[in-house]
Amino acid sequence: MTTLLTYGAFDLFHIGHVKLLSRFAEMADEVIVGCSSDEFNALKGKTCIMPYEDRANILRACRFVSHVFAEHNWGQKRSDVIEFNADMFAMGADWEGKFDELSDLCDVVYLSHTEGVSTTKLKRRVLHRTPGLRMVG
Ligand code: C2G
Repeated sequence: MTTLLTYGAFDLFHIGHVKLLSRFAEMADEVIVGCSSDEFNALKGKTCIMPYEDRANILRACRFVSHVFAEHNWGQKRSDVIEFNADMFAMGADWEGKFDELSDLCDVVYLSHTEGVSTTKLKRRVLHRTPGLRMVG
């Protein structure tokens, strides 16, 4: 039984998230996701449209995901890898190299980013098609 650990906000759950999680599920028997809390997203300078509980429950409904827990800070990854006995830590390539310090504990991999889609692009598309609205956060 191999376990892969990943993290993210997963706001406005979209095809880029689905494709990434699907590839993760091909690499490991279990995909465990640390879903960023609303407070941690604020620390990242992100304002999510969906609150944590909704983002976490949408991830739980995804057939590629085995377990979801809250990500509260940058520093919890090392203890999470140990707690979940993760064989792999994986992220999209926009994080390439950022978590290599975990490589003494498990394999660290970065998969190509799904181009052309992002939460920010989706927000902009909604605004563009809804005259009178404006972008905040
Ligand atoms: N992602 C992707 N393709 C996209 C958009 C996102 O592969 N078009 C990947 C990202 O690389 C990341 C995951 O999907 O691995 C989640 O992306 P976000 O929700 O934007 O997560 P982020 O805010 O980057 O938080 O401690 C790590 C952070 O919590 C990551």
